[in-house]
Amino acid sequence: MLRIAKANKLSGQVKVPGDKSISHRAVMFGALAEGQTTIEGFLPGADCLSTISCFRKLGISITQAGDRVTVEGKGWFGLQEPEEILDVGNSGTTIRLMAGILATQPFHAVVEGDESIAKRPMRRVVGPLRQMGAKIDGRKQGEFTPLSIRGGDLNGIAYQSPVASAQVKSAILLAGLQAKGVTSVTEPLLSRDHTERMLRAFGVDVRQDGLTVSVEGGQKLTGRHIVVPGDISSAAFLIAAVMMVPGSSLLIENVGMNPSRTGIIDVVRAMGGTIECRNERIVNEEPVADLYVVHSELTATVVEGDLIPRLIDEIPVIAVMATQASGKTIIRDAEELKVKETDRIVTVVSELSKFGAKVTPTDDGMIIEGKTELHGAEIDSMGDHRIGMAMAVAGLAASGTTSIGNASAIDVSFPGFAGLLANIAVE
Ligand code: SPQ
Repeated sequence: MLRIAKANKLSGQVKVPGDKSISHRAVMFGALAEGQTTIEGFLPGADCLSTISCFRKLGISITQAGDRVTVEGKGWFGLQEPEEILDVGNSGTTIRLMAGILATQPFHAVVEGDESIAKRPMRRVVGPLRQMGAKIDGRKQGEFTPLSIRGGDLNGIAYQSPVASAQVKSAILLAGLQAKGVTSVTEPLLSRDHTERMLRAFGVDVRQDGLTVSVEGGQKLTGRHIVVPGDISSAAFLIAAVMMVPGSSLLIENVGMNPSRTGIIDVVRAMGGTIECRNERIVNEEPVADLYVVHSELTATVVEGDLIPRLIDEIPVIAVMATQASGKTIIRDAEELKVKETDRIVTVVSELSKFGAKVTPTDDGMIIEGKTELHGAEIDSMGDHRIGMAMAVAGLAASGTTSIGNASAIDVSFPGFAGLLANIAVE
């Protein structure tokens, strides 16, 4: 249980933990590479620890102390058949990317996760991996976990993805690295491109032509040093907190600014919020900056189209901010919210309404009417880290006290969240 009191003002200089998407990939690619990979700035959140535990069960030696990780890569075919079921916990990224990797391996593995993973769709990766030649089964014709995977002898495909999903794109490209010929994935809109960037850093030739990414089979990865920037999806909660609490300002250092992830900054600015990017630089292949955020009066906006994949995980906290923006904020084209850790259209509407917010669900998003005075509420994260944190941010602007049940889910992506909020609160 996390208790949040109405905040007077937020101020200070902070760092957010490492990027979750990049941390997962650094461990996975390090395990497949030849030689040692060292990682700095790793996110020691529950999801990325699940990735480490799965690759240990696949025979890879990995040491982890806080945000430092060393992976002793044994080359692509250095993985061993696991003696136990691979448990991905709550992590969709782990199971979907690992499905692509296991599809190339000449052994059998079973993968499962928690109750939330058991409800998330897997055929989006199972379908194309089967087309490449992998033998994969699961409940409901391979739609749901546990997945049983027996890989090897793949053929490249040209896959037209019906969804803009980095997990789908990455699973197919990873399988493609050990398939015959060329494998390509074309997306309807650009999803995050951390896989493409990091594969290049590990020495792989990845080609990009508009919305199509392709790789040739038979390529090797070489171990290296990876520096993981702070997670913009975690910084988003602090940006929103500053916008919710009058008089606040915050410097958030070392935030990943990959353009496929910065939709939150575009939206806050479109709403009239002040965010200054300072000290912009490139670390490894990823852009990074310090963000100086100042409380601003917000106006409503429309969030839609190709912006959606650039901020999909930030929509719960954008909905929270919209309660303090004058006018009607419309979020559309965001059906993908239904297949996240929870159905985030349903959970945002149910939990945000408890504060007295005016929020209406639609088929592909939601409509929020502001400005509304929020009152403290009893919230349930529903086991979804982003719902827990978004509602904690609402609590900072709500009268009285807010309690967040099942708050331990927050550790999935932002260990130390509650302590950081307490540190920036000014009495
Ligand atoms: O890993 P998981 O559980 O899928 O995590 C989420 C999140 O909110 O942290 C989604 F629920 O982020 C995904 C993101 O939505 C992480 C991700 C990645 O690292 O590749 C890509 C996005 O998902 P998708 O399905 O659009 O590829």
